[in-house]
Amino acid sequence: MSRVFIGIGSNDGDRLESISSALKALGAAAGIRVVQMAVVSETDPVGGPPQGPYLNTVAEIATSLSPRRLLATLQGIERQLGRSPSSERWGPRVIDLDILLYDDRIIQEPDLCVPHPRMHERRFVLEPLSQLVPDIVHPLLQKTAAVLLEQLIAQPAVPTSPLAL
Ligand code: A4P
Ligand code: MG
Repeated sequence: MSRVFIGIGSNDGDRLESISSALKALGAAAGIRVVQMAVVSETDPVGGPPQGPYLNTVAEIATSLSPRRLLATLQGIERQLGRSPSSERWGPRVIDLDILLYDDRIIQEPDLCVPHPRMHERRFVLEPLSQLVPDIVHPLLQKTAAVLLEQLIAQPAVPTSPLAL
């Protein structure tokens, strides 16, 4: 069994209902057991076109599926919940299921990157992840989720102008 963390986001339709349905579908999928999930929080959209706020959380699963089979299963659940395959990148979505961490595997293929390449820059990922497993180590950056979150919070969102000092 592999230990995997899934980033879950929704900012279109009934967001809580979609997250709840995605968790049910994950739990019902062959080869997946949902272990725990973080609190669901409302977050400002990052990147993409102007769009409404997200609900985000992270779930820990135990799985016997390979990374690629797991990705296919997640994409199947996204479709089942009504996400159209042509949705705009970073645009509004009924549900987004991303593989954040898969054991301590490093995968760099065109359609599958693990750890998720932007997870360490995103508070909406690091906050719920640190809530579940503050000591988990990012296998590429070799830092814990709690340290990555601290570093992100310490970083000024807007660079300070030297004139303002
Ligand atoms: N892909 C590669 N690696 C992975 C992985 N580890 N997990 C590929 C899942 N998918 C992975 O994904 C595009 C392609 O990424 C897939 O075909 C898969 O082969 P997608 O879900 O179809 O499209 P996307 O979600 O628009 O792109 P992406 O790159 O996953 O976007 P992000 O980086 O997830 O950003 N703001 C807030 N507050 N909360 C959010 O949840 N999410 C996004 C999406 C932007 N802003 C947000 C949020
Ligand atoms: Mg995605």
